[in-house]
Amino acid sequence: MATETKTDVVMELNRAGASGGAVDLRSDTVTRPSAEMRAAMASAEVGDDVYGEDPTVNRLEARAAEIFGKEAALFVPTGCMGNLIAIKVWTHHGDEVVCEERGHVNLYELASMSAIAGCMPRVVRAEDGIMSWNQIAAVIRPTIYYDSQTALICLENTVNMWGGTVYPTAQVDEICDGAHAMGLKVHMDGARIFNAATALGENVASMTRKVDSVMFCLSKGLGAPVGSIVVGTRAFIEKGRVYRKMVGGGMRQAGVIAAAGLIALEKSPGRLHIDHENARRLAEGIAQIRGLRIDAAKVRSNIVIFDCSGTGKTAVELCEMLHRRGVWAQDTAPYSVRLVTHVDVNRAGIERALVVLGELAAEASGVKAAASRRTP
Ligand code: TLP
Repeated sequence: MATETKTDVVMELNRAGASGGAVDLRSDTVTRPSAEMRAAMASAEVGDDVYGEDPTVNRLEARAAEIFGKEAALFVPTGCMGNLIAIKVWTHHGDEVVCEERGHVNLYELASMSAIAGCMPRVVRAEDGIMSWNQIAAVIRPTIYYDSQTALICLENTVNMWGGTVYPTAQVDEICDGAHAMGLKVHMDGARIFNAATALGENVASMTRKVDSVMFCLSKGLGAPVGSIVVGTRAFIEKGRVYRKMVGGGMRQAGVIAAAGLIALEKSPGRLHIDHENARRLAEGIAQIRGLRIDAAKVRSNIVIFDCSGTGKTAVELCEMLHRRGVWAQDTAPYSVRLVTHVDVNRAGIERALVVLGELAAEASGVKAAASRRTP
């Protein structure tokens, strides 16, 4: 392109990034900031956010609150910190937090709800990770002085480790009504809430209108380099601001990253359907590959989790084989592999991943068949 500048070229190279042309489907956290984000970061107006003086952070928080129809918002460096802050605000030491067994707050946040907030997870095992009010009600502790007390219900939407499944909004509403009637709060780990909104064809404000607090990530499907946001009432956010500082999240001139977050928030939700179509294509392709197992009809957002036990390879082994062939995937259980679609992998990348998966599965299954023929 004649008008292309040296900076554009450098930006494009940065975008290709460390994966060096590999199809990196390990997570939607791996995306690089777009040229527009980088330009906005370079020219961001900043101030000291610990004094509440960073105009870009303030704009991002105000816009997030507006989009969710909540009173206020708090910019945090990570999703884990956002969830921890919400749990800390809504609970006291010794309380229980109801969550799904494979929930991120239960498995992947270093037990911070226990180590820092002093709470105990009370897990529910739910099909597809979607808890019903009846399942939740069954584990709520009676108000007897010698029992630990339930304080909070944490819903994840989409549900990462169940393959990006989505809560029907009516079910979220029912859970909130039930919880509120018992004096309990509901927090939503909405790391991928915009993916859920895309899948449902609804907006995040109506999906979360009864939820007391929501954490969502700018740095996943929305493609920002850093950052998450917690939204809720003004009183909740003011308490959250104190805990953010306590756990080391006071970020000073954070407008530099908030500038990219603003672009992610405004522009990215509108393109998530592409990631979902790519995920559906991946799932349908995988369903055709001998040795791999997936219910493609269940894939509604950008996460594809399949079973590889039929190949005779463990998920770790299969991911290593894939990696050597330029397709990066994530093992999530001994025979489960996760692929996450995102802005930096296009349809050609998806097709390439399917070709490589097909070849490797055939190779692995061939080896397995030969080995079983040798067995007396
Ligand atoms: N998820 C990561 C890993 O930690 C598993 C990923 O690659 O999917 N809630 C949910 C539902 C998440 O999926 C994640 C990150 C978080 C919270 C935490 O966000 P960060 O990484 O920003 O702390």
